Amino acid sequence: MAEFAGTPTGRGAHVGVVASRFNETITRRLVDGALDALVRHGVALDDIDVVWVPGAWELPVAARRLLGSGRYDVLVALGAVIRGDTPHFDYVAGEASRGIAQASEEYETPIGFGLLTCDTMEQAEARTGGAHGNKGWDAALAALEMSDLFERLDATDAE
Ligand code: INI
Repeated sequence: MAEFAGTPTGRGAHVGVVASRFNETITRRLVDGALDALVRHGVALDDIDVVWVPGAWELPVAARRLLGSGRYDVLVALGAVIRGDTPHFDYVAGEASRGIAQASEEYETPIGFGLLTCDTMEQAEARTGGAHGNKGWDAALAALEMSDLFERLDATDAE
């Protein structure tokens, strides 16, 4: 039996953080959390690019553009879709989630998923430095762990 798991070690990793400006007070906190996690786990600031897009809808196409450049080992996608009173929520949240997953699968590259989908601003605040931690931090950590896991699997394939 063989067992594989990654640990979030970021040394040498080139990371793209793609973040949406919509609900910017929330998404800036997600970006801060992600950067904190990346740097604390060994990613050099010079190896991180933060790319801003207008809204969550634009996250997938930006992620594809970044992965297509071949410059990044992992991405972290950050945004906040807050329900309010409009059915727009379901379209934006659904398509953004689906598109981020598809980009990650197509490029076989980890994308930490830090897209908040909340009913209220209070719920979003609780997930960006409040009672529920910071989902930007969590997404960055998951991306680094997956990157390390893939490196370990690559090393096994090469044996
Ligand atoms: N974009 C978000 O990131 N969050 C939202 O809550 C949101 N709502 O509610 O509309 C939102 N809409 C904008 C969308 O992402 C696009 O930027 C826009 O439609 C232009 O393409």
